Amino acid sequence: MKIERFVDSHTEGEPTRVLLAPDGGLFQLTLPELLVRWTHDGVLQIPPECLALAANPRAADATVCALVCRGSKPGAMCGVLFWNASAPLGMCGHATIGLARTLVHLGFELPARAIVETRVGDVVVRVLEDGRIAFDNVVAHIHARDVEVVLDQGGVARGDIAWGGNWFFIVRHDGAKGRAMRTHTEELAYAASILRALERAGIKGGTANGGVIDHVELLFNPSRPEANARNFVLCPNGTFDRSPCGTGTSALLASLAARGELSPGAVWRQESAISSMFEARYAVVEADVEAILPTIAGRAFLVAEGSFVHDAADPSRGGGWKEVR
Ligand code: PYC
Repeated sequence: MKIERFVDSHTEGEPTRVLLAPDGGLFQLTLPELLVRWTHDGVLQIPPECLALAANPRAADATVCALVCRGSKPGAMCGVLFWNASAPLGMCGHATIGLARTLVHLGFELPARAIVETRVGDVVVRVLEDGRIAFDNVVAHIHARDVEVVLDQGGVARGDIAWGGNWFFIVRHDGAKGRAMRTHTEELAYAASILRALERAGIKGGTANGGVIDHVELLFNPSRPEANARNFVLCPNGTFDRSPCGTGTSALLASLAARGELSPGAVWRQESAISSMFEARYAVVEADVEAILPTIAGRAFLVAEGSFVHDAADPSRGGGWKEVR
């Protein structure tokens, strides 16, 4: 499959690269067709040359690619598959907002409630009057509370396991006995040690997306007066989310809801590691007391558009180079 055209944007500081068909529009296969094509032995595998489009030296290392294709169901605007430099993502909130901003830029008429198919369920996107983009995410839920893991540097981390379109381990350092976020380097090392501890202990989420907990969300007291909390989210490729993480904020809402700390409809302002902001709220899902329907709103800005150059002599073209960390 030839990927030639792209549009780059950032959502509250986190980069998205929308991948387009050679004619600059949607790929004409559907998401289910793409998933069949890229699934081998039951495992979805993004081809290395496509992973390379989200990695150095072609992209900032936090980039999430969003390959946009034809909707498979009547009424769906499009389908999208997300991945970062290391692996496919389930959903991606910041990239959903970036995708909507990109489609508007490309001249697509977004319906008032645009249905976007992702591999973990449909989301509904709206352009708000103030220019922000909001999406109703897939249903989020808490899977386990107060799970303890032993860290390799000593001590334990206690967290909730929650689904927000990806699996998160949420460790809270907010509240009266909480603290502010330290440097990005310190929090990255701390979050990575929690992820190693989860892997060592074999701790998993529920059935969705194989149960692999590949994101760690640390929660701190905010630095912005209007924010409820600040997060630092470790992503599966070892980078941290510059945006407040749409799926991470959704998972957090599920945890807050289960703990009776946030009411349905109440606004939650989530500050990111770089102090950008999402506004979030949830509605209850009648059939399931632990499940909620999150809505997240934020801003995206275009930064570049163009075509890839595939130089057969370039050894980085197919990915596979080890990044130095
Ligand atoms: O916004 O959901 C999100 C996200 C996941 C990974 C990076 N951003």
